[in-house]
Amino acid sequence: MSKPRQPAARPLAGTQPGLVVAGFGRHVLVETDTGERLICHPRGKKSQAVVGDRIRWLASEDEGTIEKIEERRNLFYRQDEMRTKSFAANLDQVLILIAAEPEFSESQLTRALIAAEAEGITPVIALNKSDLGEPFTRAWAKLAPYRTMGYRMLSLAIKPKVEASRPANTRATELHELVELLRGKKTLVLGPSGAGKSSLTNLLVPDARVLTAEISQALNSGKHTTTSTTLYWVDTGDGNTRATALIDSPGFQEFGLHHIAPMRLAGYMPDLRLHAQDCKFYNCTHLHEPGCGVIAEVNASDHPSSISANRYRLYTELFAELSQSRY
Ligand SMILES: Nc1nc2c(ncn2[C@@H]2O[C@H](COP(=O)(O)OP(=O)(O)O)[C@@H](O)[C@H]2O)c(=O)[nH]1
Ligand SMILES: [Mg+2]
Ligand SMILES: [Zn+2]
Repeated sequence: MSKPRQPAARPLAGTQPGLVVAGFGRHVLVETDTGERLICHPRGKKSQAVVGDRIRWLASEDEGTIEKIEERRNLFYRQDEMRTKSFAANLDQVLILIAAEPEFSESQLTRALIAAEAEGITPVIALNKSDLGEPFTRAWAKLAPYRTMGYRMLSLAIKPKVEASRPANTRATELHELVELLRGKKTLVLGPSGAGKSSLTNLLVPDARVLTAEISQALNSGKHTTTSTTLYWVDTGDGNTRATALIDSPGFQEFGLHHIAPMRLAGYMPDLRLHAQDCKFYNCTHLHEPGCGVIAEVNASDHPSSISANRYRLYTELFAELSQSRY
């Protein structure tokens, strides 16, 4: 399987520009430059537009057809043996939202980080539910290796249950940092169920519920399926109402990396990448070779290893998984 293909060029007379703001199956909701929204259908089988795509569309009765997908800056997607699932295109960053509870999976976190690195999209890790005391402290400590390897990390209390137990302005300071990080960018929010994704959208996009209801109503004409990914404009308070976007997407589970060659994995893991420079063989797999810089660091006895045992184990498991699926 290869990366989703861009469609062939078509005559563009009479078409108008638009931005894909929601996707449901093969159909999408397109926002025009003047802010109107309409449902558009793909023309032909190959052209699959995703949220974040800039397109040219042609009116047909009350809906439209997608005539062209403009070239993408990037496409964030996952892939397993069966299929490719595109999340969104033309992203500035991916916000990986996890929480003190339910406990997050380091494997899922690592997979999402690798997918972002592979597309050159900046990942940010946010740990929600900082009001939860002990579980939060534990989760924050579990993330220490990710801070060390250079990822931007935020703590958040999006919808705290026990606000009284914390200094009054902590939550405001945390949220301010988040809003500053989002300002002027298109950010895909990814995270497991229960992490607080809906709470975040509702906090930053007060009319999100109305928008979501409108979208499902527009689709409930019987011919469309449920919304999978949605782009929301965030008002960051500077009057520029269509500059900052949050993209909400399901599908953090079973994050397949089938599209990544095993030999490239270490290059997408900053902690391993740093030591892979010291390997004796240029085609080192970092699994068993003599003179391997990664293995030397994992086994370091004269200093605390900068590659955690968990990360190295995830690397070997992923390497095996990605090797198995190609012969
Ligand atoms: N204690 C605490 N609970 C939160 C916080 N943010 C969200 N929650 C709760 O976590 C649960 C899951 O939130 P939701 O936004 O539905 O998560 P989603 O599945 O990622 O969309 C809800 O019960 C929220 O009220 C927080 O900062 N602290
Ligand atoms: Mg939700
Ligand atoms: Zn090596």
